[in-house]
Amino acid sequence: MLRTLTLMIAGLAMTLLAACQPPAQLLVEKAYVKLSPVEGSPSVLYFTIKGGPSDTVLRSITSPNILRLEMHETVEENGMSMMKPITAVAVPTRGKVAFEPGGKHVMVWGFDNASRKAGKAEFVFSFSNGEKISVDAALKEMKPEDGMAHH
Ligand SMILES: [Cu+2]
Repeated sequence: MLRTLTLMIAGLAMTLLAACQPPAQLLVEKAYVKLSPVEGSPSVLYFTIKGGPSDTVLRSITSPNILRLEMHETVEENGMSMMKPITAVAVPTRGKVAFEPGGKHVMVWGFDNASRKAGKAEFVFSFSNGEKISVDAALKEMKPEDGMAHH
């Protein structure tokens, strides 16, 4: 009788634990592009990566809608803010990696007419575990007061 009760409690505890911690899934969220107001100068892609059930590394980003892109990180050096190219970004288990103004970001050149018309572009994120995640990023006009906010 006592043993049955103990098992029931153990079962309940496991159910509650499972409810609190859903299985982690590698995700790319909140992707958007700040379009440059100046023809020929780069736009900027921002997004957030949510870590999956195991550590992985973001290896590359590609897009059928653009000419080229570069992953950058804004760093302070001798009181100066400057950008450095980055090629790989670690995504820890259940972690969160934000590409956001003032930090990591992706410079993007040359959106095609189709994406400009649609107001969104497709980006494919490739990870070291073999996963590829495709997301649509909304193209947002940059307001003049935003300036080069990512620097
Ligand atoms: Cu940059």
